Amino acid sequence: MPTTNQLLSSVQVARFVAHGFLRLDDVVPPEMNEEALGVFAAGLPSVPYGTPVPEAFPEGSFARRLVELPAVAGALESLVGPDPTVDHHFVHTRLPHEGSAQPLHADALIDLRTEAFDVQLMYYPQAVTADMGGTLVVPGSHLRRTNESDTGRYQNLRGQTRLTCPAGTVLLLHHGIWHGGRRNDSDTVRHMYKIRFNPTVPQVRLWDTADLHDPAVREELRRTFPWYEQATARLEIHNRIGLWRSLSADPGFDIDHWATRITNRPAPQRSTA
Ligand SMILES: O=C(O)CCC(=O)C(=O)O
Repeated sequence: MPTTNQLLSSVQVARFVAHGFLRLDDVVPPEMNEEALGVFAAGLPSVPYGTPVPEAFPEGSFARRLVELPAVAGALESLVGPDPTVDHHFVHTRLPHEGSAQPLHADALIDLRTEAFDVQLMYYPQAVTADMGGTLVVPGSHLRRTNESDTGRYQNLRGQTRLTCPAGTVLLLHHGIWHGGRRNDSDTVRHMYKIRFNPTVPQVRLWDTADLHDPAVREELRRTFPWYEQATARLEIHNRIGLWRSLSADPGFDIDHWATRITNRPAPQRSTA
């Protein structure tokens, strides 16, 4: 994918590390949103796992134009790097008055990576209203390990967000985020096009790092969410410290010395006698 000058800032990437997603409202132009519905109705060609973007989405195709929109390309490059491969893509459709919601889940059965992550793009070509069953997302859930659909045991977490958005909105999500399509109680078919990207380079300082030492980075990383338990919330921040150390290539980064304390293992002193 081409290099773009719309890279994310450090504060935006820190917000992604804390929330597990980034929301880009209204970034796809109306003519593409209209075109999308026809493209989805015609069906998308299947893409084998691991296909480079230019092969998966030929020049001029709808998906290629979508991922090359400057705001989308810049955010993707900042999070997953240049030249990612496509894991899979799919149009998720929620029918009018369908009567049931999708249980909360993450899209990976189990994924033990701590330093690398896939990015899932969700694109909404229509305005999504409250009764259309917008995607439910649990902010700050992406580093909490449960296994895929077992997450469905949890219902109605405090602070969960049920997406309503203008047409042309794109979400970029960490692969571990807890999410689910809600029940569509409207008269309108609701579409969401998802593409999962795999990184092909180490995810280290891929964004515009000019503000790397801005105090707002730390403020983003120490944020808690209403559903967190009091003690386990600290573990979430601890997990983020680990991810930020790796993303920013700063092995000494810390918040309130939490990671420093638990890695302090002094070596035996050599005798000088
Ligand atoms: O329909 C939606 O909004 C979400 C669907 C989804 O992400 C999934 O099936 O994994």
